[in-house]
Amino acid sequence: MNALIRRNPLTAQESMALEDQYGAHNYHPLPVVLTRGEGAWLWDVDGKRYLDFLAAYSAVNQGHCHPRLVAVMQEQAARLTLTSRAFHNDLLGAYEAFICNYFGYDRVLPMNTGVEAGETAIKLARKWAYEVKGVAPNKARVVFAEGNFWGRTLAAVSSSTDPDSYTNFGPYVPGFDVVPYNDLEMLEAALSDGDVAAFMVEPIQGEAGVIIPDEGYLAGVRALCSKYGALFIADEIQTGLGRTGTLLACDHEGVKPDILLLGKALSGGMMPVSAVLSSHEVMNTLKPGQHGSTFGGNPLACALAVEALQIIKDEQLSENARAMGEWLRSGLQSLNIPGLSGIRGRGLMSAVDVDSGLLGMNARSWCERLMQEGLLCKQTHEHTVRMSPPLVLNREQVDLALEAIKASLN
Ligand code: IF1
Repeated sequence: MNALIRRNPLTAQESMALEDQYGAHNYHPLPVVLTRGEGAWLWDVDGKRYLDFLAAYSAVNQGHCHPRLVAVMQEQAARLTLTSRAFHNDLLGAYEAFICNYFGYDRVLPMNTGVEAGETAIKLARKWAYEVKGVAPNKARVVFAEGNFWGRTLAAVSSSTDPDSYTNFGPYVPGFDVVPYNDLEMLEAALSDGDVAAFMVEPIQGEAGVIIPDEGYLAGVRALCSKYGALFIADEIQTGLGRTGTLLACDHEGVKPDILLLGKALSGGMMPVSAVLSSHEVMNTLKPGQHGSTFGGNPLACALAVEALQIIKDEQLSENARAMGEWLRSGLQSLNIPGLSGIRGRGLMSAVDVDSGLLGMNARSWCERLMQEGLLCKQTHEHTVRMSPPLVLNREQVDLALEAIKASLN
């Protein structure tokens, strides 16, 4: 079947028509059918080249098909991919040591998707609350921030304040509270309840529209969690691994969360690989049989994650993200486009707000125009367009993107 598809490739129209007929309609993609990627570049089935300004929602920070990741993928895929955790494999221990030392944590729990890392963190926090903090049975609460996004499971949508995410998926998981983002007073009020196990938060909110909290917010969160004996869970699944110009977005304020969540770029886009990092105190509450996953910690994932993390250091991707992010945003500012405002970001996690009246098109139709000019961006909500290219982007490519943006308005 695969060989048949390769030898008789479908046209873009045919591919889109089949998705439309046979796939669930839970996405509304831009009308482009991609077939190849390299670094910050993507090609569609007609051979047209695009700059990727989404990077698979920050999963390909290292760039598409990074040669070092492709090599590891090929070598390890031919050697051993999956044993389950019923047995040891010869890469898991070395990977665990590597990632714990890399981020300065005692222990790691390997999972696959980002949302599984979030679920794992909440389970850990609840268990820790009962067995270490001493919360009465079934009373533990977990606090989230308004506008949070951490995936699509029932727990994730139970904490969501976005009607698209939660409507008609109830009944919801109980024991969750929501406080406004970037509001330490309201957080303190929530945490002063003695039954709170944890506060789970994105250091910069992604899906909410690249919302950057005030300077001092993360340090305040750290201090309040310590004061009230609640765990600080940082969801760095999108913000981590160089994206915001530092290895972690929490590094911007020099704070260390009690539980760190990583995913997406942990495999450089090769496959779902996520991780939950924490202390002995938290992690030791889990005993054999109490949590797990068929694929978590598989040797292919371990090999890829080590290489993906090593690439971030070797290629100084955090530093490049910082420099290119500044170049991009100052370029956007100097274009001085009336319909674009709120140009913001940190590193290569950027966004602009669209005034459709002034721009003459809404965020979605602007993304379609940008696509015609060879730049792939995705709107979030109605008025925001995110720009988060692979971190291997260079100055020349930023300039090309700015040219495409200019051209999109003609
Ligand atoms: C979709 C956005 C990005 C995340 C954070 C956990 C997860 C995500 C901070 C879960 C996932 C995704 C998933 C994708 C769209 C997307 C997204 F547009 F919603 F906001 F990245 F920007 N924490 N983000 O951003 O990770 O289980 O998906 O591996 O669901 O459509 P996952």
